[in-house]
Amino acid sequence: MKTEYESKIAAAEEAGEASGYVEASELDTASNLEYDPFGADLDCGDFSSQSSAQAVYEAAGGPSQDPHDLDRDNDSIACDAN
Ligand SMILES: [Ca+2]
Ligand SMILES: [Ca+2]
Repeated sequence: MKTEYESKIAAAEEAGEASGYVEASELDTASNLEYDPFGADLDCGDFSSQSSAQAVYEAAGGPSQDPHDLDRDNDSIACDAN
């Protein structure tokens, strides 16, 4: 027999699962990057394309910061002709 209390717990669990799912999809959107910009050091050769490198370069703070040294000639374009 399901008590009212148990029904509320079940509803809360469902709500928790729903918000967890929303969080996960937000993360997917936010991590639309080939690599973590604040993770281990990256080099241009790690990326599958210049635009992928550019996205991580900007996410990491480029052009004011370039922790991965992806823009060695400092023209704000990552991995162009370094
Ligand atoms: Ca590097
Ligand atoms: Ca450059």
